[in-house]
Amino acid sequence: MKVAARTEVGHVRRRNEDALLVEESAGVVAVADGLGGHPSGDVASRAAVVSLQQTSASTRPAGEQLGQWVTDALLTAHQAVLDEAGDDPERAGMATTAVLAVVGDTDLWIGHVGDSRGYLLSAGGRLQALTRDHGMGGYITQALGLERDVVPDVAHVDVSSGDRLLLCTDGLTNMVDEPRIAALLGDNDVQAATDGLVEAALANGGVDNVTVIVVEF
Ligand SMILES: [Mn+2]
Repeated sequence: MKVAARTEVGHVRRRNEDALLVEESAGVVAVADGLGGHPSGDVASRAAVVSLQQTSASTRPAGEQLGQWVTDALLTAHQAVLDEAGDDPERAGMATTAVLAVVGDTDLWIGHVGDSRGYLLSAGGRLQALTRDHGMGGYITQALGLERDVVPDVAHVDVSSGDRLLLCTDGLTNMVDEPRIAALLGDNDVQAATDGLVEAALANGGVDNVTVIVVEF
């Protein structure tokens, strides 16, 4: 597997409240986007990513049970964000999206909460959405750290050699349309694809933090 990742604060926001995780040896990648309009979004996204990193270091099952492992990893991260908030009024209500993928040679598992997304670009150039946003138009119905039930969506996807997985925050998808994402993601080098996507978001305004991970199978 080849992987590249990049996060940028953008042109408008003062802080980067996105966070990313690349654990290449474990085949685990994730992005998180601290919710705007809530305090301490950067603390929330980092707490989630640290938790996912700890989980990714633990043994995990094979086969169908891996789906439950992905769900549990996200629920553990949800609890980690709640714990990090504690009783601190400055952190009350802090929350984050998360999309987590476990990649194998011929398949992947993906789970998410919120509006950070996963896409698969086939070697033939077809872009497939792997996630469906929880919420729309900036209103998030589920996020890690929100004190309500979190029910991650988890999917299992077969992949072929040459396919590309994209994980990204809405700082990309609000700035760059899907045909353009497909074109840039298909660049023959994963780092160039990653840079092309991030730079397109910045060139189109860069009003939000933007985070991109590209994995080639
Ligand atoms: Mn965002």
